[in-house]
Amino acid sequence: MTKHQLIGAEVSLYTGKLRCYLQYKNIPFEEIVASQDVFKNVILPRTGVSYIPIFITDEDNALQDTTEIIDALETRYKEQPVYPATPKQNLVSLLLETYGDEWLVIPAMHYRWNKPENREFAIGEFGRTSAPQASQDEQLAIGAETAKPFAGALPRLGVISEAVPAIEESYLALLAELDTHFAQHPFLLGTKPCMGDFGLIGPLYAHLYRDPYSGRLMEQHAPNVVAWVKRMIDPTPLSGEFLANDDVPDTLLPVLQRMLNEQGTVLKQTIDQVANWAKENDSNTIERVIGKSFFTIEDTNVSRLTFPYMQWMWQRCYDFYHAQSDKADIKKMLSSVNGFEDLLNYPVQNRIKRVNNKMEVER
Ligand SMILES: N[C@@H](CCC(=O)N[C@@H](CS)C(=O)NCC(=O)O)C(=O)O
Repeated sequence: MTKHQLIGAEVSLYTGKLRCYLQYKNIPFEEIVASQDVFKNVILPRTGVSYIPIFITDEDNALQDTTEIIDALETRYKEQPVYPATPKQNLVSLLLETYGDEWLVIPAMHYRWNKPENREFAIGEFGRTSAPQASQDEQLAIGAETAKPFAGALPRLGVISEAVPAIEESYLALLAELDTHFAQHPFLLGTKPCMGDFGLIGPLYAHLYRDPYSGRLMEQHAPNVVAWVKRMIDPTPLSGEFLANDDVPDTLLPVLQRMLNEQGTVLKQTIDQVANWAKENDSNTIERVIGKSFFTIEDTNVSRLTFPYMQWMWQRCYDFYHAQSDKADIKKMLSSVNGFEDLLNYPVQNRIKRVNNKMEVER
């Protein structure tokens, strides 16, 4: 039997999420760099898409999408589940995974590509990943080329120059909120990481900690977040526990409020636009981008593209919430996060499902 393989890159946001999970769960794996050759010969033929990371199991199944990979592994490696067994904690964990995965890409991409020091570093890293055998000069040229679509993606996410002061203000405020939390708790919900921790570590490691300018910023503003990043990337495997009695620390409520204020409106627009798309199109396979959404960040109005995938992530929170027969404790917890319950009650009309690593709309 061969070992599991994680194919990804040190510089990649979602690879960091999965690597931290595998290390915490003590799942043996070998990491393979997603070079151009590996993309051509393995990633694309095995998954039909060109995302990283992918995970090839010891039984030679190729899986794509960190959430699906983790879910598949959780059914096999049952010790120390990363999904809390209690309702409030599991909901908060799912919400913060969705926030980290799908929203904190905004500050991650802003700082990586708009700060010259980070940009230069990232281009070198892209080159090193794409062509590990090439000379340094060749790597820089290849890196500049492969980085183009990533750097060019900023406006798609809402990272435009008018929004930059607000993006930075919001990120620094988030760091302050998380710093207060991690001063009191090693992880989001106790002494072990949950899905929410893995969602947050994606952007908060590869881009916002490891990129040099961002790393210094985090050290200056949020030493307790830095300490959490270090615990996440170098965990004591299978250790710790979630807080007793389904307790969710109050220090996480400002983070949920921030998520709601910024991402909440985009989630609603995504749900509406997916439903409209389903009415107007016969095909079930939905594109990666379907329209435009608007949001407000620190009083600045911004537009971005609409990604149906965000609804797929949201459905996990939505489904879990609606599956609870007794919502009293959740409602009590969310009562101080103005409007969150309203978001959770916003009906998902046409569900998104993932089929062979592509998204389909259900009718
Ligand atoms: N939701 C996916 C996202 C994967 C993803 O977007 N990975 C980035 C690299 S960190 C990528 O491959 N991007 C290529 C692209 O956007 O075309 C996951 O969790 O695995």
